[in-house]
Amino acid sequence: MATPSRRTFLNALGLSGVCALGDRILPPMMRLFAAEDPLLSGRPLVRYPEKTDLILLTSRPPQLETPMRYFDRAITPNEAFFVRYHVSPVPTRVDLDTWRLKVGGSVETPLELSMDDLKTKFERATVTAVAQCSGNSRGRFSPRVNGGQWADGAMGCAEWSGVRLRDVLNKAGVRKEAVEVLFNGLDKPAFPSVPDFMKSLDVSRILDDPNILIAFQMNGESLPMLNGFPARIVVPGWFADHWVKNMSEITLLDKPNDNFWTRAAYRIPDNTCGCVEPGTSPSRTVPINRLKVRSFIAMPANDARVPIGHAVQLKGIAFDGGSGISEVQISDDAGNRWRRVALGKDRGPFAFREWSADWTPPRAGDYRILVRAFNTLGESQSATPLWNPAGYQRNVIEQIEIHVV
Ligand SMILES: Nc1nc2c(c(=O)[nH]1)N[C@H]1C(S)=C(S)[C@@H](COP(=O)(O)O)O[C@H]1N2
Ligand SMILES: [Mo]
Repeated sequence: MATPSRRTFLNALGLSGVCALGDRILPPMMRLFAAEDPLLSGRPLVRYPEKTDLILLTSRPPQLETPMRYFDRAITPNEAFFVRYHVSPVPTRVDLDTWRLKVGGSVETPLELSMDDLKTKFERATVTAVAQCSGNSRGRFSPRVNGGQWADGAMGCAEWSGVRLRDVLNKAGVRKEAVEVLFNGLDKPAFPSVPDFMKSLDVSRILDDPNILIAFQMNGESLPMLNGFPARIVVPGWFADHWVKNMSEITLLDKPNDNFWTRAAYRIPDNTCGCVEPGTSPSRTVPINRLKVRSFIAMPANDARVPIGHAVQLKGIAFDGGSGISEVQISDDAGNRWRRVALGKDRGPFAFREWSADWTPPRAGDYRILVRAFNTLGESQSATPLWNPAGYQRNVIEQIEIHVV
């Protein structure tokens, strides 16, 4: 049997009573993040229940980003994994004795599954996959765009375990009229004027893809409340807006979903680059979908000072939308010459791929180290940033500065 209400903020804060906090989940700890990055400096570090110190973007709803130093490895620890919610209040406790995942709409047999049902009636499935917010790095767009001014920490990679979404749909029996599957979580806006966060996927896409999960474990543990306890949708290779957290309802629709979060938000220009001339708007848009190739240098930190005459160990990660990373390269001369670096363990095409390199500075001075990755399709990052009005899917070649003294 599952442990009832093990994941609650109230327990974590040592308080009792369900409404003690209302929607004001104030983190107990705050200090400033020390960073040379102008986007991050001055932003506080906060510690929420079940999480370690993360960089605050907003507190209502909670939006927290992962410091770059965690991206020197393939698996992002649960406590350091970024958090993004759209509406406040967010769920702060779930009692597994009463929690049910409802499956309804255009199905033969509507279901109400307990956590025990999920764990015992379906085959287990596991996938290591990157969750990245479509707006990750939005704060770096120029001209600037509206929306959360994320630096680069709205991403993470975990080993997700649960059951296949298609097995659950097949158990309910998908009616032939059904075209889309709508996901809804326990978070509900405080005001009726704010649209509830819901996302949908095509039925055919789910039935074809054994990697799409209803996950109840992350890196071998229950999901942290803020990352979707007790269960979330995992769509490997796709931006995380589809990865609905704190799941409560799955509804099969006969007509395409037309809610705010699909019709108005999370859309990109309908062309091959997903971009437009900076400052202009696209004439046609489509829902955002696959992750683009990205790579980062996590170690040393940007603006690090290193002594002359020693090799510097560079480390970071690369990822794409599911083709897999085939090569990562660095340059210390503004991209004239590129050098191939060593890749770490392959954890599957949806995971972060670690990379590392030793770099020995030829002489004292200020250096810019660039990193770029290629996937198995030959796709890479762009030398100059691509622009779109919502600030989505940034994937420019990344760089850090190193001062050799
Ligand atoms: N229930 C619920 N699920 C949600 C959201 C939300 O606001 N509510 N936001 C989505 C978006 S846009 C992102 S980027 C991811 C963030 O996942 P994380 O908080 O576990 O990092 O959750 C997705 N799932
Ligand atoms: Mo997101």
